[in-house]
Amino acid sequence: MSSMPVTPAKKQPRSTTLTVRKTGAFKRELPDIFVSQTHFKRAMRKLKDIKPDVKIKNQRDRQRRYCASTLDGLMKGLTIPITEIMDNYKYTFKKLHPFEATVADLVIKSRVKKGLPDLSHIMSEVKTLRSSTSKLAKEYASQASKAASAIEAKDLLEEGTEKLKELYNSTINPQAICLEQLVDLQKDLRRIPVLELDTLTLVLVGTPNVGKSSIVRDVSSGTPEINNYPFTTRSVTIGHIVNKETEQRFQVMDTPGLLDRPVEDRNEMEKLTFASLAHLPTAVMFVIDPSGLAGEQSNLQAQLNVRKMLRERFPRRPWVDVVSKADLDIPQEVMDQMPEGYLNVSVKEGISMDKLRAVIEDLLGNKLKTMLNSIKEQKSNTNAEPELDAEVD
Ligand SMILES: Nc1nc2c(ncn2[C@@H]2O[C@H](COP(=O)(O)OP(=O)(O)OP(=O)(O)O)[C@@H](O)[C@H]2O)c(=O)[nH]1
Ligand SMILES: [Mg+2]
Repeated sequence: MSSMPVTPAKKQPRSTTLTVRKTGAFKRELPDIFVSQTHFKRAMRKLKDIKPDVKIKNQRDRQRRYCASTLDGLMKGLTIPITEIMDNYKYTFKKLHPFEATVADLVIKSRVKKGLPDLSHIMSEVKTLRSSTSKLAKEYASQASKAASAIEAKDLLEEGTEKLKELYNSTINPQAICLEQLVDLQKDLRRIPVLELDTLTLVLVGTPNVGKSSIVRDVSSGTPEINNYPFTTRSVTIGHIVNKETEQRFQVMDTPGLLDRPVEDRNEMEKLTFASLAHLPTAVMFVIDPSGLAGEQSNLQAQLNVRKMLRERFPRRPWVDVVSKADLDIPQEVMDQMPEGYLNVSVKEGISMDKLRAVIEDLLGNKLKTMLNSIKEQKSNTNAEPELDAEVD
């Protein structure tokens, strides 16, 4: 399982970013997995249809056949679901959208940080459990098929069943814990929020506390969804905007604040923000709070540094600079440092919010669409893979 890529190989075409698709592979695709003792009980339940073959008149032969078939049935009941789990994981991870692959990677890495085993380790344990099961069941089935008497065959069936049961009891066989671990990891993977990949998305970015979430709530139609990713206690708000004339739906994605710090210090949430910019069809709204009230992490220089870094990183993105909290008095020399062409808004007092909506409409409905179409065209002309912007780290 070590070959299973959590992050897709570099060569994987990124054209997937432009296809109509929803994320949520983990909710849709992953198999049902049961903790080890339940896994065993389920396999036992499947044995009820195996009956002694009345056509075999010799009692010893009949019992030999019955006991061997039962052990073989138990082996299949235990190992086939494991094979399905392994295949399913391999397949699901192989065809993940790059955004979801990054999110999965973040989920798994944050679990490893907490001391939990990573997926490849769990999968290799699961594989070993499967081989131990086959080996043990085959040994007993083979002995039972050659038993000296009907009683001996029955004893071998009982002993073999007991031994297999012990194999799936994690207090006796610590290795069986891998199924419990996989159930636990899968719970986290299934908690990954479902995002619409095909929907043009406005991503609000900025340092902490500058007013991003307030803007998302204000410009969204209906109630924005609150999404929780399994690697953070903070939530991410996803809103939607519907153009009344064209009925086109746009997505508005809130992100937790980015900090002015080097790539290697970025936390999972910051990486998530970069992944959404890199892999989803996004336009950027960079939010700046010049008031000095957003806290030290959001001092003006830090905000401008983060903006510069993002602008360089995603040079072709349709982009708007929004200066928030226009209801507060800001000295002119501070306003002079704002990026050219900014829009000054206040959610609190509703200043320029209609203008902001029009800007969003233009960014998503015109500029982003044009950018994506030119990428598509570039692809059909040259057969080259469409590039959005830089890879995530
Ligand atoms: N005066 C004023 N305060 C605002 C305005 N918009 C937001 N705030 C306040 O600014 C603070 C931060 O707002 P949020 O919308 O949570 O900011 P954020 O950028 O989402 O913060 P993080 O998610 O922590 O990065 C809150 O106390 C808001 O009430 C505004 O237009 N005017
Ligand atoms: Mg917020």
